[in-house]
Amino acid sequence: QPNAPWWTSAVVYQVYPRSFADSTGDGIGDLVGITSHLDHLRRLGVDVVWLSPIYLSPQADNGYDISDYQAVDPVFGTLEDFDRLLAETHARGMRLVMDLVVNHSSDEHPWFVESRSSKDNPKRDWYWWRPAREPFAAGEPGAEPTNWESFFSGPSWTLDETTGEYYLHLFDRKQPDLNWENPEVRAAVHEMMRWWLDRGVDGFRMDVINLISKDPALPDGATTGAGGLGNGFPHYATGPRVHEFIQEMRREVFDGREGAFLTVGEMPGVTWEDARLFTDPARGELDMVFQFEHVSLDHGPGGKFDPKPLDLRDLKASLGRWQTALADTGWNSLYWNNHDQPRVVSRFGDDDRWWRESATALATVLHLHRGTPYVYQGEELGMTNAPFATVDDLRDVESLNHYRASVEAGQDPGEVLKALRAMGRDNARTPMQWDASANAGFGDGTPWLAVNPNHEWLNAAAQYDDPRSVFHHYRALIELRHTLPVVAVGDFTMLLADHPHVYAYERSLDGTRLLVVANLHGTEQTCEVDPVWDDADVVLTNSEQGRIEGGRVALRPWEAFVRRLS
Ligand code: ISL
Repeated sequence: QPNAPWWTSAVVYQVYPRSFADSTGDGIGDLVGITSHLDHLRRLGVDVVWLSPIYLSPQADNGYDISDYQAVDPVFGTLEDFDRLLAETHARGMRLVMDLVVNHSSDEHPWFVESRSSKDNPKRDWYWWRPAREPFAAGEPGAEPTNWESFFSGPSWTLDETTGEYYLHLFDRKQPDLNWENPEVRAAVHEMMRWWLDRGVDGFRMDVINLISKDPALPDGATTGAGGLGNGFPHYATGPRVHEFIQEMRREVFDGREGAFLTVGEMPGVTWEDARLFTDPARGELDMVFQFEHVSLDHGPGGKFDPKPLDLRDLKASLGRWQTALADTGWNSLYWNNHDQPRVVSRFGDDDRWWRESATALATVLHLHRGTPYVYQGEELGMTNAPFATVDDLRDVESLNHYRASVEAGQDPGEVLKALRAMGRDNARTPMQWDASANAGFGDGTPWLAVNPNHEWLNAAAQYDDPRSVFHHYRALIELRHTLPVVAVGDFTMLLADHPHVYAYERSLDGTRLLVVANLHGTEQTCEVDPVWDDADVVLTNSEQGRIEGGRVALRPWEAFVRRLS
């Protein structure tokens, strides 16, 4: 497809710097550590590296709370280390995308320090300040300006004693929301983005960017949460001015600039209708968005920490809907994992008996959809959830707040821990497993979050020379996207939508057809496809079997294959 943008055939790799590689022995990953492992990414074949935040930060939410957008946190290194990482990434033919966290800053950002200092400070209006709700006095229970529950438990307003008013924080109290209604805020963000692009970065992954426009009337939400808290989501997600703000950003930051950039908006709760608007090239907004539908299918009525088993038919219906919705206009991103999600081989696969088979089957299913795939560090090795024994093993603010709030509300601590073990974000954040040595090759110091004991057999070094490894399966999938235009831009057709355990689809482009079939279950399965596939070339498989006779497919547990006709 001569006119397809470069990122349609690209694969992005997410690095979570804190957990990738520690060069200094302080137990925390850093930029020099990342630079020293770039050849791993090169070997895997990815095109883009997305770095989770490395900016100056009190680290209340591991860097998603930024106190200086134009400085590197000393825990990660220096600006010189960053420049070197960027140059070395470019030297290997890869691009580097930064995390952009501008729905909120840290409460220690000088902007907020000024803003909170007095009601008439020039930066007062850079954040959302409101007095106590009538008829309450500030500090009384129920005096919060709205009933919105924070993403990280408790109210999303905190009283600031200095002026006796409340500030809004959709996340932790150390993450006050910036007021995008104020044009000075927007101009400051644009200037900062241009500064990074001038330094040579190739784009941005935009944190919760669908939350930047709030309904200025700040209405209460329907009460759902603990302690009478309400769901403010309808009043701050995809708000009235969000498209205007993103179009303005595109104009002010990217228009007229030479280069090949990538913009991806992280958007909890985004609908496919809105995603089509955000990614319609004619509207000048974003290249693609991260949607959350498919990673919410195993949430029970109580949300993510009330998990239920996935019904594969729901997954097919969901991902299929997004394929259809963005077939002609817009573009999908494809992901199982990131630093906020449990490991996919533990979540939707079987990290015990069918570890290799399920990791490779899930990878096959995801990567051959139409869209840009994202690989989260360690996913290419089949890294698993961690065996957290007690709450003391956890570090994540979301998990710790949830534990405290739930136990205070009378829930059984053992049950709460069980849910955190399945769904908690620390599962994704255990150190990268480079080799079988004591700290998994992550570094010499005691890691900030314990390494998974399974690194003794599950590690990069053990997989490089094994052609059947999860690593080589990911490498092969990435190569398919690079070499077969049908993978990058072909049409998508879901097959066998009602089969409870088999995920199957077809891609086609200019007479080339690709069939993807995967058994996502630990028992043998059968299904029917068009007999035309009987003798088609096998392009990739994770198994020895892979036979089709008269259109009848017999699949081993977690078997996946790709066939091609042209
Ligand atoms: O994982 C979640 C909690 O249930 C999500 O709601 C997550 O908080 C949401 O996807 C937003 O994530 C992003 O912004 C957060 C940060 O904590 C996450 O790490 C980041 O990916 C606030 O900046």
